[in-house]
Amino acid sequence: MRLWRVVLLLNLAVAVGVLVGWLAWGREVPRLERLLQENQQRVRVVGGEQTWVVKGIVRAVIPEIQIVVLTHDEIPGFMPAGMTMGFKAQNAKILEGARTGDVVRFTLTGVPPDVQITALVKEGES
Ligand SMILES: [Cu+2]
Repeated sequence: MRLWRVVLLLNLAVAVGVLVGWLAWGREVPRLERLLQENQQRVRVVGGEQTWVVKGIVRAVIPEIQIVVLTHDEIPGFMPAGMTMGFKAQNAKILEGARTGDVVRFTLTGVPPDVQITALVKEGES
């Protein structure tokens, strides 16, 4: 093969490669912009104050620091069911009637992960 043909073929190959890359990235930009916009909207939704009413079982009450340890059902969008963990109550009065073993329905309010129990009602015993 003559040299000028080799040079021409190489130039052609580079030109095709650049064109394909340019077309691919040109299409990628609107897609990435749309993804960015979607995620920004999602952050706004997640970042707001939320309220859940959840069932749980009281495992311990520590009134001195306004903490109740609960095994709770699913908290949609925040936590899975079956976790046993401590929750801070908004005030001491909320925990006054709570005893270990109580089945309760509690209201959780706040901006995750900064949430507090704002109400707690006994529904039975486990
Ligand atoms: Cu949890």
